[in-house]
Amino acid sequence: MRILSGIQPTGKMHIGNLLGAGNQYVDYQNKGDLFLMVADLHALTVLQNPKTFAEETLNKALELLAIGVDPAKCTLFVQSHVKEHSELAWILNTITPLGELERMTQYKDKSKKHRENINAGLLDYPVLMAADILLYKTDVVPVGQDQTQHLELTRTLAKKFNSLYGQTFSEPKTMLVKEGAKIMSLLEPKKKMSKSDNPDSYIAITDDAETIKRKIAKAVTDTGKDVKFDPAKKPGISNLLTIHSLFSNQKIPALEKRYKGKGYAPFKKALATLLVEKLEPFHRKYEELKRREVYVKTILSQGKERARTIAASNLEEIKEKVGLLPE
Ligand code: AQP
Repeated sequence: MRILSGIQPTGKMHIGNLLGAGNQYVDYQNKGDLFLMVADLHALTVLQNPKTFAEETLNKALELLAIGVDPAKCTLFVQSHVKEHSELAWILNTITPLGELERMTQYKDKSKKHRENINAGLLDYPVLMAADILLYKTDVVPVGQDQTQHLELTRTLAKKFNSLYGQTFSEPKTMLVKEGAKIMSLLEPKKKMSKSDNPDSYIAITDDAETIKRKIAKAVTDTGKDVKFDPAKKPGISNLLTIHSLFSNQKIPALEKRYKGKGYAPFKKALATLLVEKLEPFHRKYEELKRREVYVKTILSQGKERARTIAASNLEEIKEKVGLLPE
């Protein structure tokens, strides 16, 4: 089984990334051939600081290693190091209806958020993502819920390519976790938690104890004082209950029962303590890896070599099918 996923180097990895996708990476590296990339080309669709971007890209690899991604069990690489991604994206562009891209939720949301920079890359993002996936003839893509629409397009493009040029791609499956596929913002619990938002809206996996406690204390709760799971009426506390349940491995009804009639404060305090305890090993590993930059760069270089070998061979087959003149 071939598995592929990616994360953008657009800020600090947060508990939404971890619960929706990161834990799946760690799990899937034991189940099949996992390709995991730092999606730097995707991140360029929003203006990045060229002075710090390379460092942020390396940092994302550090965070992946800190949560337990094991380079001996998977191929960890940087998207822009494998030029075939962009090349396949161009070919797929030529079979992508513009209307399909214009209706993408992420495109609409990001165009609103970055009105000063509505660039063609923002619209084309899902095609590059389809290229990332199809380039490795991927079977399974573990992601958070926000990526499901892009995965549907990937399957549409795989089918279209196959029907135009002959059977080449299988249709990759979207793999979502049952709980935690969409962790919400701590400050605006009707919006998903995002790395590029206000840092107080997320808990980063590298946040220290004081920061975690402060952010949880500040997290928006709802009117009333019942610790009750009701995402429509109580989105704030429901989100915190989901986070608690996933980190503590306790069922939500059991948590509701434990904190019944006690108000929000003791629950929030317990959640902060839990997060400090569970994130501490990641924090420690991350700090240790920060001192081993050469080691991390070597991992990425080895990952690039392996990814390139497969990408180049698949792209050659694809180009031949499309009818491009061989070199
Ligand atoms: N809130 C979330 N809950 C569950 N899963 C999530 N993912 C992202 N947010 C949540 C999943 O994490 C993987 C990496 O996604 P990403 O790099 O696109 O992360 P992000 O936080 O969405 O990134 P940005 O840069 O902050 O983008 P914006 O602010 O535009 O959303 C993916 O599998 C994703 O589904």
